[in-house]
Amino acid sequence: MAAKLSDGVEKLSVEKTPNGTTNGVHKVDAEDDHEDSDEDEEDEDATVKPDGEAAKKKKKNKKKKKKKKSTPKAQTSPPRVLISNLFPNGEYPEGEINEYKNENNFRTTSEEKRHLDRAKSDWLNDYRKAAEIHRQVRGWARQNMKPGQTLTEIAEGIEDSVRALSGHNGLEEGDNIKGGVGFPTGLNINHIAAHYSPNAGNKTVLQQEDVLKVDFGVHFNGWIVDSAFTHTFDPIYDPLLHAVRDATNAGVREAGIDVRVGDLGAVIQEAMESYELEIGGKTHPIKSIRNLTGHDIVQHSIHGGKSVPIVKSNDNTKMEEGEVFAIETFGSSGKGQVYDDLECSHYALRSDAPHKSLRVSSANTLLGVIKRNWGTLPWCRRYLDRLGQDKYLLGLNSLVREGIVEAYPPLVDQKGSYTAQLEHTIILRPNCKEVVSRGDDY
Ligand code: HZT
Ligand code: MN
Ligand code: MN
Repeated sequence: MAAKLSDGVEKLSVEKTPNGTTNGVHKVDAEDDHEDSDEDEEDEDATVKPDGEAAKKKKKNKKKKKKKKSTPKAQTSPPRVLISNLFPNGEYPEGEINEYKNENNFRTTSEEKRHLDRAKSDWLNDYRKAAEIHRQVRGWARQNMKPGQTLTEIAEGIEDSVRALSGHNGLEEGDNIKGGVGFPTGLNINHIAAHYSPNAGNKTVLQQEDVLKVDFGVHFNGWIVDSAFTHTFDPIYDPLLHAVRDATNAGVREAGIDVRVGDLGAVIQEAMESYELEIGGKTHPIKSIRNLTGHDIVQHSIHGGKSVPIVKSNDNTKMEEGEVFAIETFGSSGKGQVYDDLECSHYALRSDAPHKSLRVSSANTLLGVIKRNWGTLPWCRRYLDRLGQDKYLLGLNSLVREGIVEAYPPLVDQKGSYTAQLEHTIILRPNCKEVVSRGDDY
């Protein structure tokens, strides 16, 4: 990427790839002061402007730069720069745009559908903003997660980054509902497929041999981007990672308006189960986990009521115009079936919660805290802790028993098995399908 002399470093920092993802984001240490870090600028200039002209122009540039206290134009490491400072015009890059296929190809050029689509809605921009934060935060996480770190460190590193970039620290009442963390960070190791996040005091340390699924969410105004990837340090697991990448991309490709979700399941399973994993001289077929699914997403709710199976199914439910889906696939070297196990961390207020009088007084107090901070967005025990809540377990358990709060315990396959996941959020716009969470990584 050869920038012109006049382009300078600022433009380089927000250069976009054809599908709208930022890459080549100029990384600055979060601790550094952007205004007067001369050394950083020297380094940057040396890589961007290798020719002799550069040296002469540099002084002039530098003086200008020092005078105005401009807002930073590059993301830091760890990510701490507000996303709105990186996109001053307030428009965020679109995701990967896919044309509809077959009977729906007319939508691509339909004047009516294009008109509908041009009524550019704030929610689409909210979605793209959340997705851009997801890409920047996961890019940092993938570069910095290392064996020896605790799951708590990793989860907090991701969540603190999402909070900083969104400008919502979630500490004032109501702030979480406006934007920021969309749901608890899932850090699922090996046979754990989903919904594991450390609770207070968890000492789990990431190991070199682990297969880690990182599943986190970002939202603005309740429009949640739900996206996940699998991270490993040992290439022996590569076929498992390839299986879920292939399966999810097949699902994304086949998804569309009027498509039956059961048909998607068959396509996903076909792709997934063409792989096998060899470990210690033994070959394991990779199976689609049959009781895990993708799902639709509606405003303020991670599950709108539709499911997207990842095995062949006769579910004739159709996808519809305007809907948002999390296309997620899970592969396993084990049974290909999960069950509830381990301590629960993930919870959400049910949107259909019954109105009951609660006899446990701490349940009443807690319910108020939940409603005011998250509404129906999912949260975890650590988020209650950081708001200063304590001794809430009795109240929490009674809210779950009364059917007011839904508990999402960790979902695990057989002990000793390995599971992988890849997940994207897609939007079924009237005249195209937007893979809003797509990046140059996945
Ligand atoms: C529940 C709680 C959360 C949704 C899928 C999922 C992570 O398994 C219908 C189909 C976050 C998400 C969810 F805190 N679940 N995606 N990413 N987990 S689900 C589900 O409960 S409901 C699948
Ligand atoms: Mn997810
Ligand atoms: Mn999901």
